[in-house]
Amino acid sequence: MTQTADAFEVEPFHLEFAEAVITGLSQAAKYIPTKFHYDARGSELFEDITRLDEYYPTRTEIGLLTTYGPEIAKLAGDGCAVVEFGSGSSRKTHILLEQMKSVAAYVPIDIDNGALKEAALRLKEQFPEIPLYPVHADFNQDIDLPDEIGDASRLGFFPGSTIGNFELDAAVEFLARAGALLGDGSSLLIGADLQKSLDILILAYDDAKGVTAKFTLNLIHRINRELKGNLVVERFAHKAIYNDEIGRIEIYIESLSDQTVEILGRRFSFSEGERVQVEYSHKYTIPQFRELAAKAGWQTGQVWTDENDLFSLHYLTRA
Ligand code: SAH
Ligand code: AVI
Repeated sequence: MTQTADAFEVEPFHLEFAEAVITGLSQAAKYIPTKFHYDARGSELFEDITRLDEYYPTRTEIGLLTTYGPEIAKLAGDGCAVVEFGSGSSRKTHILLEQMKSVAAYVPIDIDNGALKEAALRLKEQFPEIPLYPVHADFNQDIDLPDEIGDASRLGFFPGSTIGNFELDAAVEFLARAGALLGDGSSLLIGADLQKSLDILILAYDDAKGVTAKFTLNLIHRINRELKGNLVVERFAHKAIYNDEIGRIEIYIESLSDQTVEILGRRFSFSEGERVQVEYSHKYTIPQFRELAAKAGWQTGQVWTDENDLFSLHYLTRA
């Protein structure tokens, strides 16, 4: 049955979140899809995470983009349109665009409109000559690229290892859809986090200052703000574990007691220690990631890594 905003008594723009939370918390194994982390506060907290000592991916990938930027620019060629998936602050894009001689257009795609707008202001200031076409959309749904980019060749950009937030089948599906959107002859520059020792991984997702915990628990505040929830944030905790068999960090919101909460007038019970799954972050080996990309129809080519083998940046192409 299709639910309406009236049925949930929420603002229409909160309907998708309402449906997802009510569906996810009604399951035996409770979950909330990861994309709902990124409201204005969530995007701000993610930016704080990227500046933590423990969170190695951002600074490592920035290092790779800085060192290998000229090589990347040469592979991409002049005059391409850069299309970025989950662009957030576009901080890494500034580094990429600085290295490219001429860019036909930049198309940032993100689910958080506030982050898109702020990023656009900074980009316009630094690159006034690059036509900018922000797209506020869910990259898992059908997207139309702006007509204005015409037949410029396309370079997809998907940094951050956001691909790691997809389960394996969904990652292949996403990469195939991105390929269809970008078209034949396109390329995709994509960051993939690498498997590494457990202590580095756990600290990266459970930092000493508790910023990652705040990012996870922002979902509780978002439920209270947008869905008339009465959850007490102190009664829940951020829990990050590494699933060695699958090779991924798993993040949960854990209930600290037996409790019943109300969301949009509905009651949901949690037992002490019960977990709500809110994020996966898959870690790959280079061969594993190349196999995944190949399954989605991409030709694997150049791959760059740092000296400590923390992170990988892949240049994929499509005939
Ligand atoms: N590319 C940046 C940000 C990564 S954080 C970096 O590398 O640091 C993930 C970004 O993807 C956030 O900006 C978030 O708002 C966006 N995002 C998450 N799920 C999304 C979805 N389903 N559709 C579009 N954007 C999404
Ligand atoms: C956006 N994404 C790739 C981050 C990650 O590392 O999986 C999100 C994140 N969650 C907690 N810390 C960072």
